[in-house]
Amino acid sequence: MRILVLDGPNLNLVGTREPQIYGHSTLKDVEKLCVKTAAAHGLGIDFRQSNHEGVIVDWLQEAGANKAFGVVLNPGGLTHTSVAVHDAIKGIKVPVIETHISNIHAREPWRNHSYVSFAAKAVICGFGIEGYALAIGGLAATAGKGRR
Ligand code: CA2
Repeated sequence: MRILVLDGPNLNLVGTREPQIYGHSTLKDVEKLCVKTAAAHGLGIDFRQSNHEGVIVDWLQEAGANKAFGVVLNPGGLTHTSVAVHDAIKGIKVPVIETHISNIHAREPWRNHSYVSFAAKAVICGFGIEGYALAIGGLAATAGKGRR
């Protein structure tokens, strides 16, 4: 059983700039953490990043079609803009955990709003990259229990 970990625009840059916000870990480090965490739960990981909104939508639809175990989604800046990502999550019967490295509620006011949260099963933010591990643990702990 596989979890899709999807990262949106600019997340390929984490660890290279703005370390005071995103820390020093790179996306490769995030991938390693996800693989290790999922393995501890007997799960596999498919880890992807795209700077393109339509690609994220395609991958969410793919997760739905393939009946993925769950999706850990850091939509990056699309969080605050994308009705299309919101609709894609609504269109699949797979639990999606919205995950952010930073605490989006403690930043600029326009980052406080998320189109994704309305559709996600749960939201994790502010734990740095550990949030990805928490999201995977949350999916494993709540599998088959109620609301997608
Ligand atoms: O905190 C998060 O994980 C975010 O999803 C990261 C996004 C941001 O737009 C969201 O509001 C919160 C940004 C992705 C990383 O962008 C960088 C840009 C320059 C240097 C390093 C990272």
